[in-house]
Amino acid sequence: MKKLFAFLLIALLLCSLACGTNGTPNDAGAEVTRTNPAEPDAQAASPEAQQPETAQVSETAQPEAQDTETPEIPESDPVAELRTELIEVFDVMEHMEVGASGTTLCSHDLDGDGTEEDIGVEIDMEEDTLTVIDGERSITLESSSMVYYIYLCDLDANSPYHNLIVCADWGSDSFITTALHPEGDRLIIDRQVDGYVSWDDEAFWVDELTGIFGTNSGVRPYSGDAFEPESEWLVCAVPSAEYVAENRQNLYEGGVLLHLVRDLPCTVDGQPAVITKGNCLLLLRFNDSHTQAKVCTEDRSVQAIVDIDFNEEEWLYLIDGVEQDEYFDNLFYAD
Ligand SMILES: [Ca+2]
Repeated sequence: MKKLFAFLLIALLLCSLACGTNGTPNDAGAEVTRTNPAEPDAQAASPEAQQPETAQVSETAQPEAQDTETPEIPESDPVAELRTELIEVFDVMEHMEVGASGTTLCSHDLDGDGTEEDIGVEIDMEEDTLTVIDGERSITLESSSMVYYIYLCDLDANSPYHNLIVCADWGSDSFITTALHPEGDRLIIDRQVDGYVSWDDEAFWVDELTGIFGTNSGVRPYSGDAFEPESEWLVCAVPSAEYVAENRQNLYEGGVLLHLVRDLPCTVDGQPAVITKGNCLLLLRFNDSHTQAKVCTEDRSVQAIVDIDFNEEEWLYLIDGVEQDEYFDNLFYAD
């Protein structure tokens, strides 16, 4: 009996010791998640958690995640109620006779006074100008090419007049879009945007230039009486995950799938983070001041915002004081 009691006592002691040694580290096991700033409890549990302000994004992409669909845009942009009506589109050069310097495109009551006036253009190749004419009104726009599309439209049903939107190539695919409306004896410029305009889904979409991460452009809708942008964010052409998987090498060459060769400081879920070198990124959006870019990792598992210091005079994009082309080894349009 004594032997049995002694055995039970020893067993009880061993059990107690075992539980004790296992229990303490388990309490401190929160260290594993200390680098995740989204878990404040983990930060409080570990002294080391106080110094890392950054979340490390794994270098290893998850291959099985590649069959997910096109990345979800981080947040939807509210597109205002679309009021724009497209009346007609003119390919100016198709309307011109060979050798002519001008032409009448149509007769239309642009100013809304109840009487139609002739709308046309004159082109001066020597002066590199395009003159838009609306009856007795005209305005001369500087230009240097011969590609002109003119959209006759009603940007706002509540305004008494209709509008002209002129898309011209200033040379080497440097398009500029000019929105005009009649006022008194003049044609007034509402807005000029560096980019190519097109019409889709009851709105004008302007493909505007950027140099962020070597990307050429992004697109956003414009509408309203003064041809106003409907969003601060411009959407980039993002290939589907399936396309990326099938055309990975070509995407590298085209500069679409960006290969990080330097740790990239960014914000993930509102918290400072770093996407480590070795990851590949897709540019989803950028803002119109060129100061922020939204990106996602190739496997779509992480979406982040990158703050950019844009030097417009020198057309430089700096991230944390370092030029963007030092972060990637395959920018299509490097600084
Ligand atoms: Ca009229």
